[in-house]
Amino acid sequence: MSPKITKDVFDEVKRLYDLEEPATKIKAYISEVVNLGKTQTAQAFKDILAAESFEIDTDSTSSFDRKSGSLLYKGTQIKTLSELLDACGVDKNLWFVKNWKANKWDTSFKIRDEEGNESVQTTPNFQVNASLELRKEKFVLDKALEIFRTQAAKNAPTHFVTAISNVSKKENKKLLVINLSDHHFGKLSDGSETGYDDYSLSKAKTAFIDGAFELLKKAEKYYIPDEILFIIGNDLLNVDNLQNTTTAGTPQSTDSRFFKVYQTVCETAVEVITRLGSKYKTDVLMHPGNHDQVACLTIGEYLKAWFKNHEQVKIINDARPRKYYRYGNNAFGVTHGNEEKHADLPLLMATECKFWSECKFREVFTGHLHQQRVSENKGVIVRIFPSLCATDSWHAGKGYVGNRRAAQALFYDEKLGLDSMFFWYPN
Ligand SMILES: [Mn+2]
Repeated sequence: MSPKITKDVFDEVKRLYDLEEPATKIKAYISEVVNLGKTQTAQAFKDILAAESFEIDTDSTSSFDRKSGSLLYKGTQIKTLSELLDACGVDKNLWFVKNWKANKWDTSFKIRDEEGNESVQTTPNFQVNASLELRKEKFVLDKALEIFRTQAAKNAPTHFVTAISNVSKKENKKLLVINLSDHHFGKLSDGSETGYDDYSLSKAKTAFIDGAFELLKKAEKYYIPDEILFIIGNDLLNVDNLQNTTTAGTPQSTDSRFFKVYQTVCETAVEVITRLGSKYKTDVLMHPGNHDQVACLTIGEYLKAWFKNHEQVKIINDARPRKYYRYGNNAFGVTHGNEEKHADLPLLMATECKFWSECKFREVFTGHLHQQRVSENKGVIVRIFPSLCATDSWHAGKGYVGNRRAAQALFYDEKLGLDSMFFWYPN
């Protein structure tokens, strides 16, 4: 179809043709209205008769150059930037618009009806241009995650040694929750500066392993757990990037380098989860804190891939700010607790937790404050978990000191709720 044919011209030609007007008259109309030569007019006439309906306006041109990020459109259809982005299939997550411009102008034609009356027909034309820039960081992270997931899934171990106790028990089933909150792998605490305990990457590793297994040892004296919920994250790493800052960019006293910290967390988590999973059905719930939002998420993906073929281990890892977990009559919420008002947590849980009404006992687990505290309101418990890490020089300077370094595990009866709790303290 000739690029100058608009829908109005198309419709008029069809109408004249249906009225059995002579071809010469219709061609004269086309020639006059759209200002075409003889051959082009003949072609346009032929094209219009052959076409079922008026399709696209071929006068328009659009292009997207990924190299320069330049996006151009000229024609009569697209009027806004958003339409242009959609038309060119631009992924708005990956590209952001640096600047853009849109303009409109009208073209007018004189048309004459059968009785020889002249009128003016106006067609609006649009031009939209934009300059885009690739969000390189997101692009690289997405690609890296995709490659990692594929590779890791291929290489996931397929054999794990497991042994489940088949001893039949009289009492109700019990879940052991082990929550190593705010572990801050990579944090540097120097006792000579702070007056309190030293903390380093290697001390963090030892405390993490000892915390998990000393708590399990204590708990096993009371009951053999039917299942374990192992909660990690909540500032599992002290820093989130190569600049040794938190996710938001606050500089931290850091022992070692980011890569080594990251690798140590991966190794340590695999070691602890493998050991827990060798004896018990273990759900691992990863929940990031304000220090490690990206690293915690990617380590969660690493663990998910590592334990993909493990019959007793499940890794729960996603980006939701609050996660919910059910064990029989118990509903648990997990959040780092630095964003929401703690007084809002029960109502947030009531709104978001799908099994809220089916459970009799409701608790929200938080961290962030490196202290233990329990508050209960209308039967909903908000439980702040303590931390095993030591204070660093900034916190010591501010006077945020003295809370006892501790790790906590709790038994929940599937029918009767909280049964017992255990503490472990590093030397
Ligand atoms: Mn925190």
